[in-house]
Amino acid sequence: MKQFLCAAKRGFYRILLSAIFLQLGVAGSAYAGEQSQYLAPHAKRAPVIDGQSDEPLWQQAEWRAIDQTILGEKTSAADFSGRFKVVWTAKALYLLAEITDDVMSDSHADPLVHYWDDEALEIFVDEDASGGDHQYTHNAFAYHIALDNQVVDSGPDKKAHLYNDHVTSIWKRSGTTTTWEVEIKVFADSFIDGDKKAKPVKLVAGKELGFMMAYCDNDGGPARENFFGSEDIAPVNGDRNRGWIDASVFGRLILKK
Ligand SMILES: [Ca+2]
Ligand SMILES: [Ca+2]
Ligand SMILES: [Ca+2]
Ligand SMILES: [Ca+2]
Repeated sequence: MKQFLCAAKRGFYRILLSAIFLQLGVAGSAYAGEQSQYLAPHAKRAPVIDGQSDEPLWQQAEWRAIDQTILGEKTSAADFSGRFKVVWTAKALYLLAEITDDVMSDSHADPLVHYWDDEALEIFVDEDASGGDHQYTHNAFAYHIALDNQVVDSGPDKKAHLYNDHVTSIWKRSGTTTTWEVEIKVFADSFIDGDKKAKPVKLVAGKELGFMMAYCDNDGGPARENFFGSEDIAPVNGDRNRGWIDASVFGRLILKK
């Protein structure tokens, strides 16, 4: 009888463990691609957001490439090439991006209309690195920064909203290269549109966020010709443009001391 009970107990635990691993397996297999790791050094002082990268703190961070073609044909370095780096303080992430682009174009004057079809620097942030759907939630943000520095993403009401108080940026152009300097306040998934009292999350060393960069390249037409990104996104039914829907395709940003 005792032996039977022990065997029954073992069987029960085996089933329980299998159920747990099955759950983990299902969660782990949701995204088949590999995620990059981005390291952000700590900055004692925030940079001045003026489109000039002359602060010594920018030297601390490493450049990362925006070199994946997400939409459109492969193209020349003169048509598009881009790279970025990130540092942080307790108050915000700071991003420096260098974009080479032959034509800068803003076809839709209204920042809320076809904002992904105009020239835009796009920053994806998932505060708790949870991954998962964020198409019409704030589980993660896909901030589209237009040439007029207005910041747009879709909200839970499925409409486009301005998030100008989350992201502040200035860009300067020299030849065909644009230098963007950006401050990104990080908001948790509990953020509610229109809440003027919402506070950004205080950042600490060791924190990991879901993160990636992209660029919508419009060269004068009604729509973007290309969409480039920093992550090698695994396609779903041939579609690599998953970042605006699924935060699981983001890389990991690690805040270093
Ligand atoms: Ca600066
Ligand atoms: Ca171009
Ligand atoms: Ca999240
Ligand atoms: Ca362009």
